[in-house]
Amino acid sequence: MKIAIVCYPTFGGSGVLATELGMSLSEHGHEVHFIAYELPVRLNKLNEKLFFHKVNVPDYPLFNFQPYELALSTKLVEVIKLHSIELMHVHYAIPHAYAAYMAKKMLEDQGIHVPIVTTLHGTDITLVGNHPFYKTAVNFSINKSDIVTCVSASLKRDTLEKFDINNEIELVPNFIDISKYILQQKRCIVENTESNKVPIITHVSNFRPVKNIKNVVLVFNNIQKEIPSKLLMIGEGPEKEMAEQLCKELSIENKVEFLGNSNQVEKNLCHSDLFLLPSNTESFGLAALEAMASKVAVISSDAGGLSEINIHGETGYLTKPDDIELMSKYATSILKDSSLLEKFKNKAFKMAKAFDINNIVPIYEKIYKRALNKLK
Ligand code: GMT
Repeated sequence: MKIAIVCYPTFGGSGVLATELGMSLSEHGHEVHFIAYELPVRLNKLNEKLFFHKVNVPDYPLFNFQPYELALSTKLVEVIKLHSIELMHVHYAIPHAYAAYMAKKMLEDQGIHVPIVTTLHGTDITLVGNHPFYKTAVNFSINKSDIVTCVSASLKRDTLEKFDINNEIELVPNFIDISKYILQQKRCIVENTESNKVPIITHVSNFRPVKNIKNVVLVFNNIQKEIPSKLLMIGEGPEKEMAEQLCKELSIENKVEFLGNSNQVEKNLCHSDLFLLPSNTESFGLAALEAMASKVAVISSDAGGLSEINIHGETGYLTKPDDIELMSKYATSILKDSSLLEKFKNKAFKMAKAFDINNIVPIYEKIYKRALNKLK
């Protein structure tokens, strides 16, 4: 199959997932064309099955806002015609599903029929998508997609509740490549020779307000009062400065490392014991799944789809996003008991295995076949 994938090229989960999917599809023999405003951060190879096409938006002084959707739909038409692409898979409804629909209509005008598969990822529905300034267009583009998928049961419920959907929404969860994590764990055992190593607590995100970063620091502050430990903060974003400042105010800056963005989180996660994710909303929580695949226990909020992967009392614990005391209590209880910690870690890993790429990519392939048949 020849597939165009539209995604955000950043470190956000939707872009990461779209990139991993495209790379895997190309390994399965499909020809994949990524279309984005920059090379996706996880796209670390290009070959005769894997292409990247940049969407350029010329700066025109008359416009207050440059029309990205226009440039994207034009690019889609151009690339689809040039490479005889059969299907568009757009990740994140805004504005990708909208631009794809315009491209589809322009192509239809030329006798070319290309279906759209839209994957909803989270904030395109739970935060920005249902803003009254966007809602009508987002609703329209979801309904006009040939197949719609979403990443968790919780996101499906949210979509049906917040929008007026007359399309079926299919659940296809996030995934990880478990073999990559198993390999890294083996390397880690060799590296982990320190006998007096303190427990490592990790957080990975794009440091947006929705991630509740302040609570990561406050929970860690409580933990380190009882257990000598270290916090790794991985990622970049608007709340990072606040978090650094808070660490200084709490005099824990020597126990917290801010590592910035990373393309190889598994290298840090494999040394970690506990993962903190107190998000206010989280449709799935790919970062938590990556931690679990690295054999890390998870303490997360119970927001959105997190309870679908983090099983309370088994792979970690769930609390309300702002229940700092309970999160701290759960964290210290696991870290103080090494056999309990080991049990949590193993269960987390076992759970992550169910979300292996080899179980999920074939689901997308079947969806693509159905989308193509729909237009025949
Ligand atoms: O979490 C983010 O801020 C990034 C965001 C995105 O749109 O790239 O991630 C969303 O999609 C991921 C992949 O499907 C999910 O694992 C994340 O849970 C979801 N984020 C939120 O719902 C906040």
